[in-house]
Amino acid sequence: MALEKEFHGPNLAYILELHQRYLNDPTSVDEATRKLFREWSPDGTEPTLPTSTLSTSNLLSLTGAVNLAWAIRSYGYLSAKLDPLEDAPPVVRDPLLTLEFHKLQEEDLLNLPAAVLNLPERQVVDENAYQAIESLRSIYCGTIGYDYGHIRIPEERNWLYQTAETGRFRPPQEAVDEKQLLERLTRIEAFELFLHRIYPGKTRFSIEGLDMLIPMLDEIIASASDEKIHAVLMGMAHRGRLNVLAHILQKPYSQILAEFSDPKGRATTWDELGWTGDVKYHMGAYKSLKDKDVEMLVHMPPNPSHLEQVDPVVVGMARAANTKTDAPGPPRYFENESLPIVIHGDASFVGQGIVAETLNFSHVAGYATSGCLHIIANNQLGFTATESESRSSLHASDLAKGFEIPVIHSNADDPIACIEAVRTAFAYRQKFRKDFVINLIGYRRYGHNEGDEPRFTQPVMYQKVDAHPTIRQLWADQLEKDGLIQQGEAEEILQARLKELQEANDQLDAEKALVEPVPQPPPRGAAQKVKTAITLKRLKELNRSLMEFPKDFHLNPKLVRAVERRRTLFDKSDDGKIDWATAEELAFASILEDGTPIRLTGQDSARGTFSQRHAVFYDVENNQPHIPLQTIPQAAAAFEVLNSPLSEAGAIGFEVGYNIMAPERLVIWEAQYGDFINNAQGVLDEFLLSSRAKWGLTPSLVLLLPHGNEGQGPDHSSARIERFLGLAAEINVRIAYPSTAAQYFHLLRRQALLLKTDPLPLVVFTPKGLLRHPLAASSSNDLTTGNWQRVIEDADLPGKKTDVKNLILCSGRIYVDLLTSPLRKEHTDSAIARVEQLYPLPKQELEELWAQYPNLERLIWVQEEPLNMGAWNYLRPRLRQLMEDRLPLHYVGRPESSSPAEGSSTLYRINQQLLIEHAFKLESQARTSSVVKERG
Ligand SMILES: Cc1ncc(C[n+]2csc(CCOP(=O)(O)OP(=O)(O)O)c2C)c(N)n1
Repeated sequence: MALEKEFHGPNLAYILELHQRYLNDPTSVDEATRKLFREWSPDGTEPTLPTSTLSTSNLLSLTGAVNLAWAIRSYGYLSAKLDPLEDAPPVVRDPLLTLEFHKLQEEDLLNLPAAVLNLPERQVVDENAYQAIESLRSIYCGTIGYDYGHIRIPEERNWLYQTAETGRFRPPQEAVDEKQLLERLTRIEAFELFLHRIYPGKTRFSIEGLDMLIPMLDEIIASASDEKIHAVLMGMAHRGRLNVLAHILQKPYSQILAEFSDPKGRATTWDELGWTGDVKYHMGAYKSLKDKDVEMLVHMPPNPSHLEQVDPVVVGMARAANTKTDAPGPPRYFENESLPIVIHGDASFVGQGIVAETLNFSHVAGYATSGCLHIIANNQLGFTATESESRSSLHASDLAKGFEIPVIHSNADDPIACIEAVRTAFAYRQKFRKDFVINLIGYRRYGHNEGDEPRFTQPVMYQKVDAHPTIRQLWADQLEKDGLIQQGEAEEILQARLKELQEANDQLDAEKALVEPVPQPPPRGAAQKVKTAITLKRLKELNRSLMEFPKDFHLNPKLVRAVERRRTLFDKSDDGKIDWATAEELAFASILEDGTPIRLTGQDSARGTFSQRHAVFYDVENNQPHIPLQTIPQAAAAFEVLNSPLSEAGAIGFEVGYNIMAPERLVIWEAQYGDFINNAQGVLDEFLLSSRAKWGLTPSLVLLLPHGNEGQGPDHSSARIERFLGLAAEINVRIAYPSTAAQYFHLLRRQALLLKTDPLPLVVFTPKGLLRHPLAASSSNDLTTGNWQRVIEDADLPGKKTDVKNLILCSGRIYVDLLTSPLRKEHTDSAIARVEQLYPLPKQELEELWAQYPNLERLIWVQEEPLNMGAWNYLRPRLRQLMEDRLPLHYVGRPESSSPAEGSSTLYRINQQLLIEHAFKLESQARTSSVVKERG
């Protein structure tokens, strides 16, 4: 029809629909629109007249107007006035936002009714399209930029646009208490001013330039309380952190001032407890609130300098808070328990990959948190780096668009815009249970820190900063202009706040005021006392329940035999039949029976990378999963197993957070291969291994790291034992390399039993090659008696103890190669013992071990890793010290190497064989294997 020929563009459908409505029932459109359509089609029929009588220009202006409105909604944020340091908005570079592009004159718009632009009902009703376009411009191109064009789901998109256009979260519709806001801004500024005055140049990472962050957090927390959310979990880096600690977490001024004064008499418990503490802008805090009978915890975990590392930790905490695990089956999820908020830097949000990893968790089963609120504290600089040096995207927040997260850019100098932004973000989160990003654009009053000179690198920007009034000043001026405060009143409030700080400082007894979360030591010998064996009856019953499948379950035919073998495992003699995965499942089942929930995550962990686990079976006919650990009747707590996204740092950070929030649950992360922990090194350093020394945290995360040089090349061979041992100190971790299924069983059970009394992270090097190896398999007796053995002596000596001159010590997989070597029988002068726990080093057991061999002449440490890797460099000084240099100590292993293993499997086999020979014969061939004799 004629209309279709004349119209094109995204809103043709809308115009046609409007017109059709008019044709069906002229009263269904407003009078102005009726008038317009009457002009087009005076007899009230469908406009099939020649276009000349239809007034083509009218039709074109109508389409142009509609398309212009659409362009403003989608791209208006590009010309919004978002930078407080600029007087004018950026020059509009996108022609779509101009009248010319749409072939429009002002006149055309004046002649069109506003209703054709499909505006939601608003307080101010526009009479014509010109006014409507102008009001759209004022909404979309003001001090707030709504960046929603990437949202694909119509319901959400409509809600977002409607919310923006109806102004439902800004005054006059929803009030802002202007005077209260002035009070708040004054407190925030006074805090920084005072510290700047008494500690000039001392690092505090002032919030100034982004002061609105605090009132925005106030708003979110108050709304969360109204919504009966029980925990607000906040993560942030250095910028503004002290101000947030003081004013959101109510850390007393006296404590902060004491930290600045850094008194001499502070706790020095390093020797006993491994306590170093940390700088003040890394420390965490929490506070409990009670409002209208709703209890709420506001918790900000500590944060390292490694920017954005805290992001997955915070969402992991939120996931744990939202999950109840006290009943068997899968964990139960409650979507309104907690609210995660993460405050990012503009350079780090886009620069640090862990941010993308964290955003990627937002809708993944087992990781989602019902929406995290993100605020980018955007001061337009990253240390000295400019925006163009920091990123390839236009806005710092653009990364979020790929995850379909709505974004609001807000000028940090406009309090109303900022408050509207957080209200929108929170309401969206509550309605759609999804993430939201606010890009809060401000500036930085000082250099990167307060001793840094920003004018070396940003002289022009800092001319503007120097001339720019603070937001407190701007807001006070506004209130004065509106007659809400008297002249001079704002200054009085400021002086009062400064006086308060001065008094706190005058009365300060720094040593007394300093509060340090020095961790308490665990009860002595707790780890040795736990009983990990379980009765045979229990073992059998658990096994039976685990092999109980639902009626009509269609098991994969390839698994039928294995399941049958498992089902009948204990029917006859089970000697040596319990393999690694069976021991693990039985350990898990017994832990659940004891009432400890388990969460196991990792890449492909449900089946197990090496097809060993099958924690989830899939019905071959309908793909329905069956998870035995969720169905056994003995369980008294929930079990969860998840295939994690392909992430290292983010995934481990998430589990660390989950573990911090729910320390009573056994939380396990498994690497696909041990070296896939490499990209998480920073998270391990900061949150797992040094977090007790710095922050008093007591994590107990378990890491299962497949390790073992098995000819698969440099990248699937090493979980980097040396790195973990290098970071082990002051009992901050347990590091084990078990060599039998039963040992693994006891180790897992011990970890679960120690969660409450002696929590420590546990790093387990899990030997791939032993998963199904008969020599690593155990009997039921091994599970029903005994305990975790830190050292295993040679129980099957080929000769007598008095014959033994060489004591071979090793750990993990190499033991099997040594034991199965033909040389073993020939060398009755050699005993082979296993150091199953590398850290804390079992000194007593080691001393007892060599004391058994009266004619011992040497100790030989054998490892398959290169000389500069594995446990050697860690053990060497410790073994020497333990032996008091009485005997020579030899090293047998691969020579020094920059790469962990050979790329060729043939070369691997040759080297491995030579290494075993050297272990028994102690000959050196430096090219393939190293034999190093230590002093003795
Ligand atoms: C991973 C990492 N790299 C470098 C640094 C050193 N550093 C500290 S803050 C900073 C700038 C960060 O800029 P931005 O994210 O915009 O935050 P801002 O300091 O401007 O608030 C740098 C480079 C760091 N702490 N962490």
